[in-house]
Amino acid sequence: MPLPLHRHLSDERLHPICDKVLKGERLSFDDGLLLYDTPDLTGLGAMAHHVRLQRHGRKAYYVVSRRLSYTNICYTHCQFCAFQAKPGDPRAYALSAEDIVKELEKPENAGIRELHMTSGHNPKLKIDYFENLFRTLKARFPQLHLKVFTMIEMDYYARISGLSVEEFLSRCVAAGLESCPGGGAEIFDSEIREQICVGKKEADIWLRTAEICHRQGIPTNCTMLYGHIETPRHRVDHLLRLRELQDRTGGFLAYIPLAYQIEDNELSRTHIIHETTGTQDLREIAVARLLLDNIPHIKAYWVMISEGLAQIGLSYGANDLDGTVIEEEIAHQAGAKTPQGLSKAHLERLIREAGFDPLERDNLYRTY
Ligand code: V47
Repeated sequence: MPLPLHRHLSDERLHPICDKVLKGERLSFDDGLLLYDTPDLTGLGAMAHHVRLQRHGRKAYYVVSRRLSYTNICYTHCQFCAFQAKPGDPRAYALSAEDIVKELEKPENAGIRELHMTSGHNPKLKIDYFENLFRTLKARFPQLHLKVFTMIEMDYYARISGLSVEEFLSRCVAAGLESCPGGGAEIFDSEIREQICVGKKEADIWLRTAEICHRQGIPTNCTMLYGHIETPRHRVDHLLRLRELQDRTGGFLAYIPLAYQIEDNELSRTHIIHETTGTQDLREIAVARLLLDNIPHIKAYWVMISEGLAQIGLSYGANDLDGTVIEEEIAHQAGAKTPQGLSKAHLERLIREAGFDPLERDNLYRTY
């Protein structure tokens, strides 16, 4: 007699994986490949939903969050990025601490809990800039949680400040930094990395910097950029490298699959790449929930996959819709058609209509 979860599977090859899922056993590299290969999306989703319900019940989190990039000037050359500008480009900018305070003082930014800042690699900004920025922000907005730097940015800004990552991080934390976003990971495989982000630091730098953050008590998120020239093998490799680091540090709070946005960037001009589809996006969420058994939160990032699909993602393993995400630049400059921010009421409605209980959180998943 098949167990209830097995009845949801139309692909018999998934049965041994389902046995493991029910016993809480870890999935292997080959299991990961099968999860990408199976045409049985709903069976895959049922297994991921089972794990999600065990872990989080019907809770679905969100944060009132504002995106802000202090500079778009970037000396690194990521072919998938539409946000970067080289010095001299009329679009290039770098904001002072005062510019950022003025922006955040605008009435539409009242009530923001999280300031999520990632930017370009701008050699003019060194540790003094960040210390002053974080101190100024914390003095003016003590409730604001500062979530800043991809791991690659942290490594870059430490180097150009003449500091080790450990020293740079300690000084930023003393000034007010509280956690770090998960961007910049792209795909860890070196051959793919060479084709999509020439000159960007290698995967080991991303992983080593995350490990330093975790060891110094700073939680971070993690991501994977999918839907370009990578294959399932590269994705499974990427996810298992994240899982391996998490086994050692426990410092990742959330994983976010990032759907490649194809407009206005070199990668899509030089390769035939189609926009990711709904089934691809749901599969990424479900595979992550099943393979990343040690990362508590999986986000369905509505900005990149649409509000409707993010709602369904809550039944495919996701337990977090990220947030209100006011003023997002990176995805929108690369063609994302989603709105520039959602209200709290709208997010809560999306969550309730999908059959879940909305919970407003801060960066550390403390609820209000
Ligand atoms: O670092 C750049 C990626 C990241 C494109 O930690 C692109 O809570 C898709 O990191 N298409 C920024 N992705 C976004 C990010 C993020 C998003 C949501 C939540 C969190 C979190 C982090 O987006 C970049 C880069 O890896 N990116 N260009 C593009 N065309």
